[in-house]
Amino acid sequence: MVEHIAYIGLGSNLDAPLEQVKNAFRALQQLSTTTSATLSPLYNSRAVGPGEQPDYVNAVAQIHTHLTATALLDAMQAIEVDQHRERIVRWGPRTIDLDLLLYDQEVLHSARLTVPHPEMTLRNFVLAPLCDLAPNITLPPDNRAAAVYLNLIGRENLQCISAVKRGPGQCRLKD
Ligand code: ROI
Repeated sequence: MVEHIAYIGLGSNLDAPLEQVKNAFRALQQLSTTTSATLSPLYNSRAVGPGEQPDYVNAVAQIHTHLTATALLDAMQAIEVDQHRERIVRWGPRTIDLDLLLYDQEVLHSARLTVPHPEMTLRNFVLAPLCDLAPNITLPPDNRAAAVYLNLIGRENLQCISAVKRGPGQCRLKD
């Protein structure tokens, strides 16, 4: 069976966000179609978007999967439903948000799915954990490195909260 590598953004700012992110990662890991799963370091990030809302916990998962992109999206949405994600307000607070960022090096456009995720190059809470997992990863269609986009936007309002200290340019904890 063909195996695909997918990167999934995880975010939560309601009902114990750290646990929400860890639970969603476990759910991705436990899919029978997942052959391996790795979670990036975890980050606290200031909410992006209109209005006041609590800070987020963000991370990125890399999974090896037998699912097609659309079937993976179905599985991700089932995990969101399981963790009581309610789509009430656009850009509002949420218990869990799972975004398909990358699927192999494919470019996909359908009514349900755009890959690479259209906003990922503008969001340091996506790019920083992605670069922790895959420092040399490039984004289709133009194959620019994710690290280049991260350097352009910087690490403002982003704080690594994982216990593991990484090398330079990766997840950094305050000393
Ligand atoms: N802001 C942050 N910091 N992290 C998110 O995951 C996140 N997700 C969203 C919006 C509301 C755009 N803002 C966010 O969907």
